[in-house]
Amino acid sequence: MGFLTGKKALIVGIANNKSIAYGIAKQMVAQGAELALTFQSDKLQGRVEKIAEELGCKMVLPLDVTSEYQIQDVFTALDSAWDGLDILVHSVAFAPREELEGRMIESSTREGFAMAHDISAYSLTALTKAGHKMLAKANGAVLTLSYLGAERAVPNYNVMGIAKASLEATVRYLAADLGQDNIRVNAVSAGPIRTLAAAGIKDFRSMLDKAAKATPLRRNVTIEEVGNTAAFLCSDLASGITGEITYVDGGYNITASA
Ligand code: NAD
Ligand code: 0WE
Repeated sequence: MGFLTGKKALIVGIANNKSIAYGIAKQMVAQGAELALTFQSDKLQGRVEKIAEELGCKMVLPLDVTSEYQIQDVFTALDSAWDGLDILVHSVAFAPREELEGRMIESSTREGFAMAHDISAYSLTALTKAGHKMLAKANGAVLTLSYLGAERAVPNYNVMGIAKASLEATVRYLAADLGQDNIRVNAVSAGPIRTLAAAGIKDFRSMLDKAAKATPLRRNVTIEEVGNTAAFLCSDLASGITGEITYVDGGYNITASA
């Protein structure tokens, strides 16, 4: 029997079968979880529905995290189907593409900052707030995805790094607040992975190769590896862990050479 048997999980952030959220969904199902998935836009609906079918998931809901209405509708639907929510996975980030290259001082805008923080950081609070009752009922676990750029000035990551710093602080503040409800809140800080979000980034391939060489394990990590750690952190095996940022990066973050 898997360590997530009987657990109900909402997974936000699948775009396709390269998505980190897909890796998480797959490993959670492998451990016995039942899923609900969301899609950001009509463009992604078909692909997410196909993945839902593959994973034996019957609930597929529209969700753009900038819409309070859609957030409400998702939890209204979940509440009528499930008794509580054991797991909430947040795997969403966005900044205007032009702001993810070149000098900060040139590419930063007030609008880009606001958008990056709204979609990539505030949305974790928004979802956790809307799901609070259902999460409390189940002694739930919340998990988000971060990146080393939250703590180090990574070239070109720019405003996303600032938004990830806010996201990681959000994890700590939510964990401190929700501990009294027996809800845990954690993040996985993943190494670079070739996903749709990464496909939009200039020279990502050479970044991956450089990172692999500087990584203790001498390779990049996979969405399955991130998925396994995510599944662990959202399970009862991690009942003593909250407010933590766990690296799944092959050890890259500990090195001085990187
Ligand atoms: P991805 O493109 O597969 O996933 C990003 C998801 O965000 C997509 O499903 C997209 O639909 C969703 N999204 C964007 N704006 C949204 C909105 N307004 N409402 C709802 N959904 C929205 O890419 P990914 O690499 O799997 O990214 C998932 C998470 O992992 C992100 O938080 C990213 O920052 C983080 N991360 C990625 C890497 C990497 O190298 N790929 C490394 C560390 C952390
Ligand atoms: O969080 C991310 C990327 C998130 C992302 C990606 C895009 C591309 C398309 C956010 N917004 C957008 N907007 C778009 O229009 N990562 C951790 C992957 C990533 O992105 C980088 C990286 C790494 C690693 C950008 C520059 C440098 C390194």
